[in-house]
Amino acid sequence: MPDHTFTLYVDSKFISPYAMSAFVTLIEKGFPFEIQTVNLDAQENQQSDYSNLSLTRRVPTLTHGDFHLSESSAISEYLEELAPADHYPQVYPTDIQEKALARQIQAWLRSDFIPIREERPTEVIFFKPVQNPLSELAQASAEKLFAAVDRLLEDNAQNLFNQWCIADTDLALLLNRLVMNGDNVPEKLVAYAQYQWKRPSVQVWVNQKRSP
Ligand SMILES: N[C@@H](CCC(=O)N[C@@H](CS)C(=O)NCC(=O)O)C(=O)O
Repeated sequence: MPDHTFTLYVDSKFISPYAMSAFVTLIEKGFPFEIQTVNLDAQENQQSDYSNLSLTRRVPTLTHGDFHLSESSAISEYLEELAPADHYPQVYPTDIQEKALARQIQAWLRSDFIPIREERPTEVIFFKPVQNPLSELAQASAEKLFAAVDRLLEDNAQNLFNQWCIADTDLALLLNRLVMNGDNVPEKLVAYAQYQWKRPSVQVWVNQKRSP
């Protein structure tokens, strides 16, 4: 077990997909950690208490002793490398190329698909769906996503690789912005997103008490 305790700073609504990703990693690794919530609506992330420890002034931020780290995928990679693979569950594939592919997916999801993220914010998952149809731009973004996931996923595969990895959780979150909103999503992708959503570590996040 790594020395020192971990604290994860997450949004007080528990709807940040990035905070969720770091949270799921900590649960999967089995590291005990404390949660501190940051009220983004009240801009607590801009106040000195938080900005002194978070370089990006965004959630999530992890503290480990006097070490502070922001950016969700950097947090997952740090946690992965802290603990020996033969003693702790892994959140990335062990094969070097599969691991690179998982990181590719994580980076892509964080830098693209902006129309989907804007028109289907995570409130549609954690609070309630919206009625407005997807714009042409968001539809095109969704088609690009569907084609990529279809290519990545073997038929009937439950995970991207042989075993679950954190990129599965990130990808399922993006798909679920559409699936849980009732938008049209190919059946194979719906099955994948729904399977991933049942993962116990994901459900711990889903079941956090949240008020709108
Ligand atoms: N690339 C970052 C994105 C983090 C991010 O954008 N967090 C949002 C919440 S979903 C945030 O803290 N927003 C507050 C702000 O920008 O003021 C990561 O992966 O951690």
